[in-house]
Amino acid sequence: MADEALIVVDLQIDFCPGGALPVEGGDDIVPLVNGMVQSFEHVILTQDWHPPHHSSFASSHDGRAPFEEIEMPYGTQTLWPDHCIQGSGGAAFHPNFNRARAELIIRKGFRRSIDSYSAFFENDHATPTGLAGYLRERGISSLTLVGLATDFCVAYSALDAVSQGFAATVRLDACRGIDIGGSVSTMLGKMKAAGVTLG
Ligand code: VGL
Ligand code: ZN
Repeated sequence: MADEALIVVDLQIDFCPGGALPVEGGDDIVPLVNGMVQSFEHVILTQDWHPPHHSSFASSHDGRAPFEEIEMPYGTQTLWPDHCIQGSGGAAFHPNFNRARAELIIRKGFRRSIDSYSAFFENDHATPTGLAGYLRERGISSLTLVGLATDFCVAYSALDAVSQGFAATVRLDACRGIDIGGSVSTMLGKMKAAGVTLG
């Protein structure tokens, strides 16, 4: 359907087993996602794309460790191992992911001072990536989201999709989560409450 798009979130080497910020079973979804890519008229990808010394990296903050939280001017931020550094091998898409049909790649997290989980807004929830405008101009109103990680970039993207007036379905069989302190179930609850269809 011309008004539907598949959004594949951050299917990158660093989020797969052996990567810098591995999501358990992250690469298991590749065959399923490859099949889905063939059945959507519009396919859009996101790519986590950080400069070295990004402010979301624990290594950028003295005495802080990955998976701790800090307060940033834009709100609470989880700190991560260095990952998805612009141009690095780990920032590349999974080699078996068939992204030939992708019409748009939204890169995010490329400003050093602010992270961006969502495909729509940076973590200040105010600075747009331009995706909503792209979708509207192309007449796309319904989104299916898959990828990594369920409880961060997929969830924030789905919540913003709904808040921007798009219908959003998250295909959980084609997602995998990081799960820090129950974050998968917290974010599933938030998505459900917001009207995201969990498929
Ligand atoms: C992500 C943590 C840091 C994600 C990206 O893709 O879910 N998580 N950067
Ligand atoms: Zn990141």
